[in-house]
Amino acid sequence: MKKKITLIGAGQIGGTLAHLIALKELADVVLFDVAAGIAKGKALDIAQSSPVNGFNVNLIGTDNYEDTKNSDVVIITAGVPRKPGMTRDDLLGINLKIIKQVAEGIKKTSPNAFVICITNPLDVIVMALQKYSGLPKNKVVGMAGILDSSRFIYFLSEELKVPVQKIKSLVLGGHGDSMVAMLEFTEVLGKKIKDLVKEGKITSERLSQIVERTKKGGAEIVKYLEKGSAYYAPAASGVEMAESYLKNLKKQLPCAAYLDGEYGIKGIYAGVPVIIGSEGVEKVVELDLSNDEKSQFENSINAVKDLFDAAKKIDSSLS
Ligand code: TXD
Repeated sequence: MKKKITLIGAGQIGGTLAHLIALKELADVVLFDVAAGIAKGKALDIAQSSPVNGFNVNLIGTDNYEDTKNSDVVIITAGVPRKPGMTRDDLLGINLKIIKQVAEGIKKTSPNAFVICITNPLDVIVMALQKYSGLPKNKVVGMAGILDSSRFIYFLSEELKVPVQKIKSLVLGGHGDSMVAMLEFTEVLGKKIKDLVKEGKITSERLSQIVERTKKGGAEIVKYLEKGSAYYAPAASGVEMAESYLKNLKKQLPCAAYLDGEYGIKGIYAGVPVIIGSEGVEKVVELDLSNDEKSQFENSINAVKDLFDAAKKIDSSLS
């Protein structure tokens, strides 16, 4: 039985998600957008490429939630992206309103779906989405850590001239300037990055610059694009999560997940390693963090908490 993925938001990321899902024949695709024409046009355009790439999936575009019902996966990019000079947090007000509308829509039509939220400011928006929708916490997750980790790995690969497949790392915490590149868990060709620093292969200053560039990875692209933000790498990251769920791959992936005591934190979403399988977020993996990583992680969590407090001031129903 072909699976069904609904993409709420058919913009830059939504359209790229649809194309990647079609090329991988992961599921039939419903592109949903309040701008129905964008959804319909992109669905038709991707469908017209199927003879070239030889994939068989159904694609439709719509602005009617009825067409999205009983989806296996819902990926949400509905919202506004940043403009140059804006922070991810600047999007809070408008995207909270949008996510409330989306939560209403999916609660009615796909209550059993695995819901992947991409809309920024990610950690707070995914938390609001879960509260507004009332869907199970293990079935509502945010995409950010895979993207941030991928940017960090790419920058290290460029610097050290090592293929990306030979580099392991992960970036945890909030999807903002306080995100934490876990250097104790960063390996290049099987060697810990701190040993490469000791061997002089990379200086600690250069490594810090690469960590900083990762934190600002989104803003760097926004500066180039001027209108809109990154979408190829975010879409690739979202598909990684959907695939692990639909194929029960039980991959360990850094995602914004609900913490219920793990890492000593309760009651908020933040970027942590999780196992994604057919039950959704099946486990939060608790890494043994160094003292430095612990304090950076706590600092990042506090930034998420502060922003969620701001969200509660905007909409007291989130309290
Ligand atoms: O790592 C991450 N999580 C981030 C997320 C990486 C990059 C971009 N990030 C955020 O994703 C970005 O800041 C935005 O909040 C979202 C979507 O970014 P995208 O670049 O795809 O934005 P677009 O191209 O503006 O597309 C958004 C679409 C657009 O077509 C609107 O018409 C639609 O969302 N939209 C809606 N769809 C459904 N329902 C409602 N209410 C709605 N409102 C707008």
